[in-house]
Formats: sequence, structure tokens, C-alpha cells
Amino acid sequence: MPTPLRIAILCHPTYGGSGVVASELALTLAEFGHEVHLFSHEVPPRLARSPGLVQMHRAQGVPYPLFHSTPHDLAITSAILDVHRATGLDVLHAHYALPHAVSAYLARSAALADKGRRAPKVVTTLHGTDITLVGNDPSYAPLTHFVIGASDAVTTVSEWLAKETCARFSPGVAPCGVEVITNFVDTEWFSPAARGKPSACVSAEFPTAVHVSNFRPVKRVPWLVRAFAEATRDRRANLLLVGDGPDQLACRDIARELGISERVLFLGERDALPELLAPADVFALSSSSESFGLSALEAMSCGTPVVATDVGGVREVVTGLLSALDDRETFAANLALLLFDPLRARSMGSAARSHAVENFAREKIVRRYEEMYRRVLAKGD
Ligand code: GMT
Repeated sequence: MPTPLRIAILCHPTYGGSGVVASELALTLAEFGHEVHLFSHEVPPRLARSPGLVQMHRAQGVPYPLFHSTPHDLAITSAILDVHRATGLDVLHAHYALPHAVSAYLARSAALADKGRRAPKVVTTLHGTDITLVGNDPSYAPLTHFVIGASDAVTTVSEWLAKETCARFSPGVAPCGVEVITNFVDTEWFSPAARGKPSACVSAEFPTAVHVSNFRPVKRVPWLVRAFAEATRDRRANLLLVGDGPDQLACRDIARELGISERVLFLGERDALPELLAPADVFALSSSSESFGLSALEAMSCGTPVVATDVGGVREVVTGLLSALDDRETFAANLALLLFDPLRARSMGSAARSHAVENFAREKIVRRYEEMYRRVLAKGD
């Protein structure tokens, strides 16, 4: 039995994306017998819903009149150092380049100066907008570039993101030492069996499309509401919008303007995702950029077919109907096809489920992270 590792995971406490991946990774590594510590400024919702043995360090820092806002990234760095000095940490795994790879780098630098304990290794997982939007902004790009190059290992969640990273940040990552470890899904939790516990939100009378996101402009939810109106012009169906964020009010206005308010239901942030995804007829993803599309994978794992825009790494994940970024007509036609042809939807849904189980099962992918940690540790200091 190989020695268990002491692993720190740093992440944003978000409902979606990197916060989910980091929390599920932490829980699975703990299940594998490792000592896992999660550092964030709040408990991530995916961790909160689980009884798993992950030690949570909620590091918020203290407000001080000189600070414009409280620097929780410094509090996270400090909390990591504290745990490392008390018990020793082998790996600091940062999710999302900013600010976590910086916090991990800083903690490793401070630990290197300590005598008597080996400093932890820094692994950075890039998720998408940390490379394509925020990390690439001129105000952060030099630092993003630096921390990618200074990490002991860098992973991306799709081939597409690996290429984007190398194109934007080479030679920081030269000779393009980025390893692709895809996102994953708990195929037992996100399962077609969740159809057996139908949600009151999913109508038994009319077909249902579902979308889950943080309603940021990159998700183009207002565009989706328009596409849904076109797809259902002459037949009744409902659209469930799960999640919350900046474009939510605009979506309500558009639904009102198009006269479909009673068919577009805003559910807010929810934990009961399998119960909402599995009984739906189709999952819709309308993003302008998407490095992976974790919510689409969760829908596929539930046996729900996906209609999506063909952007970024989506085609590496999704087996459903893809259309070009601005081709709303085809997107709407694809939505209509799956909403109103239940046989087609079921057969695409079961193909999606098989694809998710074969390629993105949680245990198999998390073993790849575990192997990568051991490889990095074996390299020495
Ligand atoms: O969407 C983001 O801005 C951030 C990020 C997150 O933390 O939610 O989402 C990204 O990471 C997810 C998990 O790896 C991916 O599934 C999403 O595709 C990716 N978002 C984008 O690329 C827009």
C-alpha cells in the first residue's frame, strides 16, 4: 500500500466549475486514504453537502481600514503555512491560476526557507477563464505567466485549454509542459436513476429543457432564452434555468418581452442537480467560450442529451448536437428536435450516459491526479 499523501487543495467556493471539481477531487482523494485539507474563503457547496473526511480551512483574513477589500488570498497562504509547519504538506494543488497558484507559490517559497521539513510541491490546474479572460488581462497576465512557469506541474481540463495556454503563455510553460487531466463526474450520483425521484420543477405534461450556469456573459443565457422561444414557437415546452449571476435579470426581461415568462422558470442555485437534470428532455449550453463544460457532462451522466455551441473544449466532452457559435437557427432547431422527439432524445441520452461512464468516471480520473502528485514528488527538490 503506497504511503498516503498530505494534500492541500485551494479553490474558489463556487457552485459551479472549478469549485465543484476541486471539492469532488478533495473528497475522492480522501476516500482513497489521503489526508486532504481544503483552503478557501468559504465552504464550497459541493463539500458542504458531503460527509467526506476533508479538513476545511475557511481563511477569510480580517478587514482593516487600509485594505480596499480583505485579502483572503493572503489569509489562505498563511493558513497553508500554518498547517504545513504543524503537520507537513506534500502537495499544494491550486485550482484556477488566480489567486490560488500565487498563494501556493508564496507558501512554497516560505516553506523552502524553513529548516527540517521538505517544502510542498505546487500543482496548478487551469480551468478556462483563468487563461482566456481574467488571467490574460494585461493587469494580471505577467503574474499568470510567472506562476504557470513556477509551478512544479500544470494541468488543464481539456486539450483545447492546453493549446490555448501554450499559445498565450509560452515560454512560461515551455516546452509546453502542460498535462491534460479532464474533469470528471460521479456517475453514481449523476445517474439516470435520479429520474425515479422526479422534481416538481420538471413538468410531466410538457417537454423540458434545462440549463445550469453562473449567468455570466460568457454563458449567453439571454441568447439561449431567445433560441428557446424560437424552438417552441408552435409547441409548448418549459425551460428551467438553474443558477444565478449577472445576466439573470436580463433573461427575465427577455422572457417577458417574448411573452414566454410562464414557461421560463428561474430556480436559482440548487444542490439537487441530478433530480433536475435526469428527468429533463434536453440540456442546453449556449456559451461563447467553454474550456470543458462540466454541467453538460453532469447532464450526460444523468442520461440527458445535450445541445451546445461548438466552442472551446466542448466537442471533447459532448456527444450531442453542436452548432456554430452564432447560428441560433440551428441551435433552436436542435433544441426542438430533442424536445419534441422523445425517442431520439432517449437514444442520444443513453449514448451520452455511456460516453460519460466510459471516459469521465470520477475514480479513474482522480487516480491520474494521484499518479501525477507522486511523479512530481519523485522528481526531488
Ligand atoms: O467559468 C469560469 O469562469 C470559471 C470556471 C469556474 O471556476 O467555474 O469555469 C471553467 O472551469 C470549469 C471546470 O473546469 C469548466 O467546466 C468550464 O468550462 C470553465 N468555464 C469556461 O471556460 C467559461
